[in-house]
Amino acid sequence: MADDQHKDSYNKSSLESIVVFVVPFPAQGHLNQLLQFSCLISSFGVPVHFVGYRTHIQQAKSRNLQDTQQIHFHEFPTPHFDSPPPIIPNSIMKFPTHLQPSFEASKQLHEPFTNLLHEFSNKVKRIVVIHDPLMSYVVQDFSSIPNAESYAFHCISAFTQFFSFWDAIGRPFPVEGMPKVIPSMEGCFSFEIMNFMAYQYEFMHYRTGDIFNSCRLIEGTYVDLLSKLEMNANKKQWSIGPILQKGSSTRHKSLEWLDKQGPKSVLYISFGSSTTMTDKQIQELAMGLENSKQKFLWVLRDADKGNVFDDETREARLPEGYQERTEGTGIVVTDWAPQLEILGHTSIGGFMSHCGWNSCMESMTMGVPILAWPMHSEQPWNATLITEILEVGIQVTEQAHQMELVNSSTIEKDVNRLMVSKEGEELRSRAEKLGRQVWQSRDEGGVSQLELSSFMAHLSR
Ligand SMILES: *[C@@H]1O[C@H](CO)[C@@H](O)[C@H](O)[C@H]1NC(C)=O
Ligand SMILES: CC(=O)N[C@H]1CO[C@H](CO)[C@@H](O)[C@@H]1O
Repeated sequence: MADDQHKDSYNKSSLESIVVFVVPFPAQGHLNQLLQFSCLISSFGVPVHFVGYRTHIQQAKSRNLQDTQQIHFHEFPTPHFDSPPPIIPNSIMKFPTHLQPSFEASKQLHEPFTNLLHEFSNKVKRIVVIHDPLMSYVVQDFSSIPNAESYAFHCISAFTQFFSFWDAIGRPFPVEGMPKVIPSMEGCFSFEIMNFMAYQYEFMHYRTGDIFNSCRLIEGTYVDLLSKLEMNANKKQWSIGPILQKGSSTRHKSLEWLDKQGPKSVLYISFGSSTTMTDKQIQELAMGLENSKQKFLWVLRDADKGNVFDDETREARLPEGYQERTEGTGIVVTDWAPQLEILGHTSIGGFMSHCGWNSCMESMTMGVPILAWPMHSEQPWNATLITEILEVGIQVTEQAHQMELVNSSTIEKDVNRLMVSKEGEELRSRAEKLGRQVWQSRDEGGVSQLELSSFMAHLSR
């Protein structure tokens, strides 16, 4: 993407005279998106400084496949915070509450970050702060620096943002194309994270604009609707996604296994970095997969801890003899797997996913239909967008049942529905078509390329 042709349309020396600080929220789905974004914009020649605690920067780097040499990393010493193992979810709460201490600790970046801003303010023409909305408190002091400005980088879908705010403020105007059911948020957020978010949003007023990791082909309607909300009045917007970049140096063993499978024959299963399943649910899922007789690649991990470098992770308990029985049909991976490469592999025909926004964007861009199994946060919204609005996926289980155990027969049925039914075929061809369009949106003249150009031109003004 970002080829030299369109880089030329910016004032390169003007980009070199500014500095961009990228401030991610310390959870994998967010770290990852902001690091990819950093790589993308630094390819235009703008100096990018990625800011965080050492442990979180190391986490982001260790799980990233791209070349990050051109990024300046500001690794602040990690303060002490509790990093307990994930809490095994119960029937009412699936949110990863064990991460709250690391979220709270992120607020302490406020002072060192302010110092960093002051260090640079006299040296450069302009300071540009691009931050996760959940780091608004940390970056707040940019507003007292005359040559600084900020932009929020949204790691969540515009669809979710729009409907959740619009609903929360009493549905101020009518909207066409509403989802049939507004997803229930019950159990999706803890009380502490709700407070944390509300607190951060108080510091959002001074921003100049918003950047969405989304493509107008997917979410143009909702990006436009967001601009109608009063809180976004006069804020600039750019939808520059997908920000993904393919290509990696080392090949994970799972890719070699995929090489040996037939085209579109394998179901990929992963619930991201913030979901922990009960042993009982793991058993049901294992049996459902086995009974479906479909090929599968299952990444089975607990949620990250606040500090991912603390070892002692729980051993996932598969049924007796499972790996032997499913040999040749499926593999279970317990280390970190290169999801984008997996989704881009020709053998993959479907993705069973918790519908984190990162996973949704990756799957849509790679043209893989989703078997949606939302767990917490705004994932139910993502799932609604995927299944109901874009029709590139189906739900494992109806929203109303999201807190209940999903039994193996339901899983077996849904896996077959996605992998080997007429409906599944149609989903796959719609997903492939969308994937091609989204990927092409980054080509010269494509809708996302134009948005990115517009953003870069704005920075180089
Ligand atoms: C599995 O769950 C479905 C949906 O809740 C239910 O209809 C079905 O009876 C259950 N099957 C078994 C074997 O428990
Ligand atoms: C809101 C949204 O569209 N995306 C959510 C999807 O799920 C991830 C969890 O991985 C959330 O972080 C996003 O907020």
